[in-house]
Amino acid sequence: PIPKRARGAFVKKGTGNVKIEEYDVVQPKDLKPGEALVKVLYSGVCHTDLHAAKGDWPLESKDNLCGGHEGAGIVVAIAEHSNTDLKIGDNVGIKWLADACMHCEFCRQGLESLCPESKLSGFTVDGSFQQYAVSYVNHLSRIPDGMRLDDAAPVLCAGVTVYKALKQSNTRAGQWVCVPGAGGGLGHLCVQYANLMGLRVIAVDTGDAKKQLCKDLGAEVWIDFKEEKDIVSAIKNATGDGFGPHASIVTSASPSGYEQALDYIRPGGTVVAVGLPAGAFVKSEVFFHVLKERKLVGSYVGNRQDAHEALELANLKTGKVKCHYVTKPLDDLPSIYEDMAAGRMAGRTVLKLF
Ligand code: 8ID
Ligand code: ZN
Repeated sequence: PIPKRARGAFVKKGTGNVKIEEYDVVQPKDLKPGEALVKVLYSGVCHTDLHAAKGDWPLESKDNLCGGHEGAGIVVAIAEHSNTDLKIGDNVGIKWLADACMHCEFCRQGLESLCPESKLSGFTVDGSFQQYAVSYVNHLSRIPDGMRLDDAAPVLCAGVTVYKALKQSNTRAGQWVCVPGAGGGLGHLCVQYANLMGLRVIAVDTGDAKKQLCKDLGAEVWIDFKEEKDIVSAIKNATGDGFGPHASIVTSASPSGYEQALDYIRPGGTVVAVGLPAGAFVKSEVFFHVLKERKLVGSYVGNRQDAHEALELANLKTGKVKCHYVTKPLDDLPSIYEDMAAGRMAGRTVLKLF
């Protein structure tokens, strides 16, 4: 039975004020073709949700917004006339990319995140910080059999994003990758996917808890960005030959993580921009950008296949990729945002909605 009312977390535009409230659940008969109703059991909390709640970004969001885009749950209804192999009872994930048109050039090429008609969970449509969420059959991700839904939740944004970013980094096994923000939600998964790909990791973040987490996860080098006076030299020297890492996956949520990335990258290397601090810029002196053949690429979530692969790898029996999280009730969301803004969170927080 699907209830008429349920609980969710809502934010009035730009206020940054989260209120836990009851809302009317969309009933199965009211779903439009292509829509499904998902009973959300868990949702990861991404720093993007905090940016959205604060109204940080130069992008329009919906008002009275229910955030969340790392939702893991069960399909409880599918609209009639939907073209899908999903069935009621299937375990699925709700991702940032809620839906895309599926027929524009970008969608045809598997670059759905660039679709001009895309819908974004927890931004332009209500997301996974609610017990029953409307989502879209084309972009719900199937969660592998036997995978715990709370383990899967953070993979749906943090995991897929860093996995795809590593694919964009032009690296191969044996090379070095730097991860600014390595102790955060995206970063700590990046360290693990990188190791799985045979890369050697330089973790950059701050504080003992994040240091310990990064070391435990297999980072070879730790650099504390608050303690280290000369970040550029420290990162360059970390590779032993003084040339610096072949790539940097910048997952920092503040502009400072970007400032020197092009200065410490190895000649011919690639900086992958992932973190989305508002109003930040990356500068590179053209002369050295050319002579050192530096590359700077942006990487925005991933496509359906990236999500599938990221989930499969996070479900390996070897446990080489495993999200580290604490589980909290929906009512704790305001204090979770405070901890996140203050940088007090190592790994992820996952909300338990039931
Ligand atoms: O598709 C995308 N590109 C995408 C997907 C998902 C999230 C982008 N993001 C963006 C978010 O919007 C956010 O801006 O990635 C950023 C990181 O998200 P997160 O991992 O969810 O945030 P977090 O858990 O708060 O981790 C951020 C870490 O960065 C560190 C912090 O200490 C924290 O551990 N950090 C900061 I702030 N400044 C740093 C610096 N100068 C830094 N680490 C190294 N150097
Ligand atoms: Zn996210």
